[in-house]
Amino acid sequence: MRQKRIITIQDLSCFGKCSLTVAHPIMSAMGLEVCPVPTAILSTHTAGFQNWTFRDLAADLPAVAAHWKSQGLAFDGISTGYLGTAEMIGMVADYFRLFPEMVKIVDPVFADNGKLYPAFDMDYAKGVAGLCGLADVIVPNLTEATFMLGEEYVPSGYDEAYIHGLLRRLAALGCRTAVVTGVNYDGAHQGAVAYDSAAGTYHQYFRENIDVSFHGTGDVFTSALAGAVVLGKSLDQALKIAVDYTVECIKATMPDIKEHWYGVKFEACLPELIRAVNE
Ligand code: PXL
Repeated sequence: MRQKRIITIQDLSCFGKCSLTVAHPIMSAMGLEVCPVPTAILSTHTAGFQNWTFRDLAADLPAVAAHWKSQGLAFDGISTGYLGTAEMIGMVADYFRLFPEMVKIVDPVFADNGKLYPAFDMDYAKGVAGLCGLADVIVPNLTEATFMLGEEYVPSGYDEAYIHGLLRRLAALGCRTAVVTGVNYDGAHQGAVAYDSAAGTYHQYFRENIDVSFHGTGDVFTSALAGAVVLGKSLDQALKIAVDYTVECIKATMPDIKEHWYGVKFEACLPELIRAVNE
């Protein structure tokens, strides 16, 4: 049987443990054949560093897809993350059209904690909302979810009815399944909540809340979730695998938080992820 094959399309931040430098190793460890498409090369990520380099690789995106198509290659999934420019959103949509058999997982990656990342504006947010409409599974945090819907960001004090409503409005963008990350109802637990609009079912998985914030945890979460979904795990299993792995990565990094603020030590926890996937 052919190994499950997934495209991961996002930037390559050479330092900082996010996007491709976490997605590729995580999904390889899960047993997938990973085909990375870098949208841009940056010296570091843009959250906490200054004066990073940025080389736009947009021109390569259509050429890579066209070559793959000409070679008769097929893919089981695609996972998208930080792209870099609005122009790339349409190019990623073309990948979806060229390889319609793929499971399409879109992480919007343009904002967090109520704020846009430095490179983006609300037009970009609207463009990504359109891409979410073409996806099977979308994985926004609460900031991205509300910004894409043109709603006010609610940092805390919301309840389950609010999150379920938000998920239904996200699914109405056009995707089958919406997952919202960073949900914390009671101050003591944090997790992810999902809505499968075709089945009409809600799914959730929570762990203890750890009151720290590391960069790149969203990318770690989405990589594990996308890998699990493409491997054929149920939504409940995929949520558990991704939340547990993210929590373990945070815990492994906590003792070193001052030195290691820029990302999590995901490598140390790969053996646990491999066990969870093969259980
Ligand atoms: O982790 C998301 C991410 C990915 N890539 C780059 C980023 C960010 C978040 O700031 O700057 C370049």
